[in-house]
Amino acid sequence: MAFQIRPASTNFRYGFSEASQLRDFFDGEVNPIGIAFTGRSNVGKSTLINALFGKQTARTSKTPGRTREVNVFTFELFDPDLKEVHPTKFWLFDLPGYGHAQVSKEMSKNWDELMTTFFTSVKEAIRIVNVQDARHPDQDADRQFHHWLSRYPLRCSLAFNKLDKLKTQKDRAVLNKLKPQLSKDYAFIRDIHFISAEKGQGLPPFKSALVSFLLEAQARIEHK
Ligand SMILES: Nc1nc2c(ncn2[C@@H]2O[C@H](COP(=O)(O)OP(=O)(O)OP(=O)(O)O)[C@@H](O)[C@H]2O)c(=O)[nH]1
Ligand SMILES: [Mg+2]
Repeated sequence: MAFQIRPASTNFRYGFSEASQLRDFFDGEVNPIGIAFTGRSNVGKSTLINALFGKQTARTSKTPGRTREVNVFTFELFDPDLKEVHPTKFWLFDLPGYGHAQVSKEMSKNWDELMTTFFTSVKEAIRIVNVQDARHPDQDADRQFHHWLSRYPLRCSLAFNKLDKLKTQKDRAVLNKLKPQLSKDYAFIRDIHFISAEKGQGLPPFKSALVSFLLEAQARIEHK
């Protein structure tokens, strides 16, 4: 066995609604290592976080735009065979969703400030996971977001969620066809996963990829 995400080890640490709070956080934390989830509202970011880290971590909802703050958690890795907890404190970020119609000017300005601060501050030891809806991949809002993200020297993983809603082989083929195109369009995409946060499809390999990333980032920082 090897290290894995320690179930229910998440601790809610901060809910940031102001860019200045985020700035202070990144000023105070040297080289935070972790994962940040981003995506259109309602694609299932919070549900996915709960599936990966333990049921009670993030708040989910039927109303799009529920997560308006940057919610920050810590979590642990552990090795079940050696019964060993990894000494590093890892960080988890649940970012507010983008691209839903009913937000006020004020709210979208706040989103812009928050996210600009976030993506300016994070370093390569934070893996960005862009969650998309497998039924409606690569929407305008997703494209805009990736265009916006390309300004920053970051790498990101793509997770197509709600795979359980793709009933037919034909539905799935549409998504598979998109894969090479997306990798070409977005050079900064590291890996693509097809998952269902609710039914658990595709989660084990996705989890392993995330853990590998964390351990590699940690080793790089330690050897600097
Ligand atoms: N069928 C299905 N439904 C899902 C899945 N993941 C999430 N959902 C549902 O999608 C809705 C939105 O989920 P959330 O996790 O709150 O979405 P979010 O991306 O965090 O939304 P915001 O916080 O508004 O940005 C909820 O009703 C979930 O139950 C999935 O894999 N399959
Ligand atoms: Mg959410």
